[in-house]
Amino acid sequence: MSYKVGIMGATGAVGREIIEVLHDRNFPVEKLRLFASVRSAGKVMETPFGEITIENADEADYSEMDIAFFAISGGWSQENAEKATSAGCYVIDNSSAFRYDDNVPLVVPEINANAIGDSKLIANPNCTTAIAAIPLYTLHKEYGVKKVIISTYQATSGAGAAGMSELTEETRNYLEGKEVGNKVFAYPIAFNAIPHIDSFQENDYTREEMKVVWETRKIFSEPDMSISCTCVRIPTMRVHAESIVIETEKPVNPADAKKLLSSVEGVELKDDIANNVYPMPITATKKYDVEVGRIRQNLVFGDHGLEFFVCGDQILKGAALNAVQIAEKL
Ligand code: 11C
Repeated sequence: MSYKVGIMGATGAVGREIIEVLHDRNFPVEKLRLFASVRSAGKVMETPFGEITIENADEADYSEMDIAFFAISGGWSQENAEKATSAGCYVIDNSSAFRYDDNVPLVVPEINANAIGDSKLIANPNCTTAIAAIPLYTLHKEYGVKKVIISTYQATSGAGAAGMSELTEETRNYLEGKEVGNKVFAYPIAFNAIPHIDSFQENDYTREEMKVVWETRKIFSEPDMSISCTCVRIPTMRVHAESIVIETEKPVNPADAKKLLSSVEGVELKDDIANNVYPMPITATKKYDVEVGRIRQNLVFGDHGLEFFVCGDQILKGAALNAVQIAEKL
């Protein structure tokens, strides 16, 4: 059986990557249709499925599609999801529009594919959540995670193609002695680190930080899990790195944790400090697996605590890959 697939937002960083991942994973595509804003409609895009003419996303007829990947914006998803699902089309939404809706499953397939049930609308998590989720859930199942503290080092790709271009342009400007400027981020990102991603909330955390809390709890079905996060944008291109500290119910030691994580689907253990092997954005770029390493006994929680570092491609496991994996489960 093969499927009629639509990508809404096909010209964006995530949309483009979804096309590549569908092809790379041999997803059974009967017909692929690409949609974007009216500005891009009519243009022809080269894809591994051949040349495809882009159509206006606002005028899509969802009765002609089996699965639509939504990668435009939260507002657009909100306006169009119902239209698609009521026409019988599955929607895998990359935005945050429905993630916190109790009636919409929020899915990392390696963890909670069964949450999909018979829902036609499935939410794809925020990249920062998705990248931490598999190692964290693996440790949670084995040792019972009581507390989690995460600090992130997030790539410019989190702000889409415009974010990545801004890093390139600002770096060039800086090195050429020109005014650096900034448009996408609150401050210049080149040679900087900005502890501000998305809007500030009433509790002084940012929405990006709270997404990690809300989404991890929902995906793990642990509504009371104690989690805190600080999110920082750094001048890298497309991999989010995260330092994670956990306190566990049961005693845990790094050797056992490494053994456990080395056998988990979606994780690549990179932990050999004698040979300077650890996760890094340059090695995790364009990789499906999330790199996990620097696993050590945490100094605060002792034998009930671990500290480790993860790096995952923000556009792949953080977006396009996870979305395609959800489609595979459907
Ligand atoms: C960032 N994590 O790095 C964001 C991008 O909720 O899907 C993804 C936002 C989201 O800026």
